[in-house]
Amino acid sequence: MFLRKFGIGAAVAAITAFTAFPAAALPKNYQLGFMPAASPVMEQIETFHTELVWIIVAVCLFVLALLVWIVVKYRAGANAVPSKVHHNTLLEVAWTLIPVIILVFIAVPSFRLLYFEAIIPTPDVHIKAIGKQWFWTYEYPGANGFTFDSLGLSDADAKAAGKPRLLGTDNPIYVPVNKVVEVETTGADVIHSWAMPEMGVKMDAVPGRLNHTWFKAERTGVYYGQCSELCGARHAYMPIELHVVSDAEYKAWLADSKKKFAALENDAIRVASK
Ligand SMILES: [Cu+2]
Repeated sequence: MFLRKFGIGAAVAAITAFTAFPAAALPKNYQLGFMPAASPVMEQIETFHTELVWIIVAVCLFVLALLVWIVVKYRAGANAVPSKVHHNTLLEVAWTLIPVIILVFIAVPSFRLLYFEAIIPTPDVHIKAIGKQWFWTYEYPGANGFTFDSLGLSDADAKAAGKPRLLGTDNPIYVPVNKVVEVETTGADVIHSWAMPEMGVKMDAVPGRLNHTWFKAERTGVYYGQCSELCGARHAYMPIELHVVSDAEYKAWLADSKKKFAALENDAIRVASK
């Protein structure tokens, strides 16, 4: 944003292009940068992060240059009699004001991003994610709503299903592409966190509270996330598998799931009542 005005836009674009990789790809070993953004929030997080990196690089180089200059120019060998100069009003005002100005430059886009994340646009789809030790239960509310559990797969099951280890689930969640999805999170036992890197979402799931967040997936594909709040022994085994599909595929999945999960519920009721 503001850095582009100073002509660093091209460099930012080059770095972003360098660190980008194909849609819905999994992270690679030794890879730098974020997962490729698939939602407007994540795009803005990436932009802001890149701006911060450049500010950090500029400050570090400036301080390093000052240190090198002082070490070389004011070394004992070249200054047998040390200077006794102290106090410089202009310098002292400068080293107070410049950091303040840098912080204001950081604060403005930071608050803009915070509000963009926090204010949920009118949602098209609601999902409730309930964190449990150690899996996620999802509710698709409404008259035709249903609920189901989404468990991480064992290594053998993941391999058989062609899903990545510790990321694939038995029942993935589906959302339509280019629609605002509101995610409500809560915890059934301890604090969990529903996190989906490509969507720029990480929301705590706290027992007794209902947190809200949102994303709008801009590309179809399969995305993986994980519980991101240390929640106990099997914290690492409660992944999130999200399928972003077309409207028609989403409607078909809704119809199927309604039958599938309602049948499961009826089975459970039958078993329980025996
Ligand atoms: Cu958890």
